[in-house]
Amino acid sequence: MGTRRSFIKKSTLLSALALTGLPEITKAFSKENFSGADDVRKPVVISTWNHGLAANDAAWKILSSNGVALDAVEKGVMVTEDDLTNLSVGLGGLPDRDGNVTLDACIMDEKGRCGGVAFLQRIKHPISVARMVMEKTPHVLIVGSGAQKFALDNGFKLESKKLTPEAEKAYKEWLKTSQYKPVANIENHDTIGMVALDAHGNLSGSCTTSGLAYKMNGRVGDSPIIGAGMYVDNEIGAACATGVGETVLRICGSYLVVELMRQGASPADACKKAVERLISKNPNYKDVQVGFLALNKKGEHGAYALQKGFNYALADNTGNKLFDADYSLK
Ligand code: SD4
Repeated sequence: MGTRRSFIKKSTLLSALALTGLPEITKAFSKENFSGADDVRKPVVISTWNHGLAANDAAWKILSSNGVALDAVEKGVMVTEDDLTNLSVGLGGLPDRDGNVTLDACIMDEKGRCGGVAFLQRIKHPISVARMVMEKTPHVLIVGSGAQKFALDNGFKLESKKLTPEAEKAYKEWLKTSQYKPVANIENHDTIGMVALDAHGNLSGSCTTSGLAYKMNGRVGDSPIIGAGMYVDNEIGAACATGVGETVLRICGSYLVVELMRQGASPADACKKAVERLISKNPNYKDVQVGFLALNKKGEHGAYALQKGFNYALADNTGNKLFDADYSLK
């Protein structure tokens, strides 16, 4: 009711503001910030970092042809997992301090079903193994050799354990000093988290990573942990995280973002409040980067990071674009 009229009112206001050359006000009323109760923007997909653009393209193919969000978020991040030049997702990722690439991923759908794998080695698509954990087992999380065996038993192929030339070069360089200090925005910036709202109004999310470069062998971050790296509540919204996982684990970051939206926060405010919580619980916050992304049931999105430099990609029926997230440490 009133949808068309309020849309026309908003469009007229936007055009008028644009014409008057008031960029700040125009921005405040921009589509991303729209929160009209009658505006549900769907389908829509958002994902972390530059590589989100290619992942969104694959997700959008599914979403724009009336497909379901669960398929979109799986197929979307598989593009990033396939990209061997990516140093933080999939088998092209930087290794742990002992030279092993170990992968973490999780997925969640609109029914609250979820699955994850952690410390998985030599399997190309951890996100699809995570989906299989969700769909074929009574469990949520399977790790290490058990996860690998589960994958092989279910038709996945065992890939080479050799590092890509680029990862090997970086690892050899790191071995010269073997110093481990998670650096914001440099060696740890490529996890892909994706959340989508499909044409049927359902939400799903996915997250996949090779984790922090040169981590201790056996270390698992936030990315495969439901509620930390990613979370979906189909009544409210969905969120995902990127950055130094330990800081996100300490505050159940993605769950917190969804709960803040439940209490009425916009996606952007929820992400901002989660970063503020993270700052209050992590004394080392100045040395790390973390970014949150959120999408609510109305298709509104938001993002917020600890430091400058976090960007994300959004695809909807107007196109697929990159946005810079606002951040705390200015
Ligand atoms: C981790 N959260 O393993 C991941 C790393 C990451 O962007 O997000 N990088 O802690």
